[in-house]
Amino acid sequence: MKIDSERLWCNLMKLGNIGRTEQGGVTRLSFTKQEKDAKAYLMKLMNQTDLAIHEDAMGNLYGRKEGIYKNEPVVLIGSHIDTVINGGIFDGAAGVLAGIEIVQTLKDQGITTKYPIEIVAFTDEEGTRFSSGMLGSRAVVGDLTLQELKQNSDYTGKTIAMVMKENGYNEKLIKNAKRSATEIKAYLELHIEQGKVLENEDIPVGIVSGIAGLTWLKVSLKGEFGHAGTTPMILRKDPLAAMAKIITYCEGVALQQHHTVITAGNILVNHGGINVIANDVNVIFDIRDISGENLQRIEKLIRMYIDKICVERNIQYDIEILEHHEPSLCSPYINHNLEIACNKLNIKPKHLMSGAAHDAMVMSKIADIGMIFVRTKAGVSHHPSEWASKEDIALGTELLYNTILQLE
Ligand code: HGY
Ligand code: MN
Ligand code: MN
Repeated sequence: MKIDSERLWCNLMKLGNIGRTEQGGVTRLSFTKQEKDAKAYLMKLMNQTDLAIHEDAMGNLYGRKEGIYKNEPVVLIGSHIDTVINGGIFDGAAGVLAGIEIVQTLKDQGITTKYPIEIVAFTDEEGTRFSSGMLGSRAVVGDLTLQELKQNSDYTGKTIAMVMKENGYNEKLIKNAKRSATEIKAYLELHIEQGKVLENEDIPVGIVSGIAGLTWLKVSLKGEFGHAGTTPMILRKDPLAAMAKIITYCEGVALQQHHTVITAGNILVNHGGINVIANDVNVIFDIRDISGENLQRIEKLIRMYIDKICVERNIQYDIEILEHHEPSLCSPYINHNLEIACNKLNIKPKHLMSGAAHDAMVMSKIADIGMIFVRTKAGVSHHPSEWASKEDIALGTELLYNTILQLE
C-alpha cells in the first residue's frame, strides 16, 4: 500500500473532533465557527502538502498540485466537510482527507502527474442549515442563483446571503465560483456508503454506478387553531391530522415502487400544543428514486392527494420544490479505470447505486464523475455511531490513488 493509512486515520480523527457534540457526534453547519475551524485544519494539511490554496466566492476550499502540463484540465478530488446536526465523522470528511492523502503520497513518492490535481471541500453539501443543499458544487456548475441565496433562510430567519456577508463572503460574486467543463478532466469522490450493501456482502469498497435523483418538496398546510376540548371533531380544520394522512399516503406510494424512498424527517407545527388544535404545519418530503420519470410521476400523485385531502377538510395548502436533482450516472470511462485499479489491488469490483445524494451528482453536469464507496458499519450514517474501519478507508484511498495514476 502506498498511501499512509496511519496519517490518513489521524487526520480523520482530528477533523472529527472539530464540532464534536456531547452525544459523540459532530455538528459542523455551513458558515459556522465549527466549519471555519475545520477549514483552518484542512488549510494546515494543504500547506504541509505544498498545495496552492484557494477559496472561491461560495466558500469552496481548493488545494492545487500542479501537473507536468500546466494548462491541462484538472483531476478534481472532493467532497464536503459540513455535517448534519449530531452526524458522523466520516460523511464527507473521508473524501476530502483521502484526496489530501493522495497528493501527500504523490509528494512522498516524488511523482508529478501529467494533469494538475485539485482537492476541494464543497460548501454546504447537506442542506441542513438552509433546507437547500449542495450549495458549493451548485455554484461551481452555475446552478445557484443570487435569488436563492437571498430567499433561503435558516431557523433563525437569517438568509444564506446574510450569513455569507457576516462571514466575509460577497454573495453577488458567486458567479466567480463557476467553472467550465473544459477545466475539469474528471471529478472523483470517495464516500462512505451510508448503506448496508457492502457490509452484507462482506466487501470493503465498491464502485458507484449511479446516484439516485432527489426532490425536496415543502408542504405547508394552514387550518384553524382551536381549543382541544371545546371544538367538535366535525367542525375542525386540523392541519396536523391532514398532514398525518399525507405522510401515510406518501409511505404507501413508496412501498408500491421498487426504488423509491420517501421521508418526512422534520415536521414543523406552529401554534400547536397538548390541548391546542394546531394552526399550521410544514413538512419537507425527501423523495428519491433512480428514475427521473418516476420522481415526476410520484410528485404528481402526491400533489393530487394533497389537493383531495385539503378540499375535503377545507384546509389551505402550499407546495414548494426546495431542491431537485435528476439521477446521475457515473462515467463508464472512469468506472473502467476503477475496475482496472480494483484488479491491480485484488479487490473484486462491486458496482452499486447510491441512494444518498452527493456533490458528484451536481458535478456530473460539467465533468465525468466517479465515486468509490467504503463499507459502513450497519449502514448507519447521519448519526454519532456512523463508522468505517481504518483498513477500509485506507483501501478505498489506495484504490482512488491507483485510479488517479491510471487516468494519466
Ligand atoms: O441527503 C443525502 O443524501 C446526503 O447525505 N446529503
Ligand atoms: Mn455526504
Ligand atoms: Mn450526508
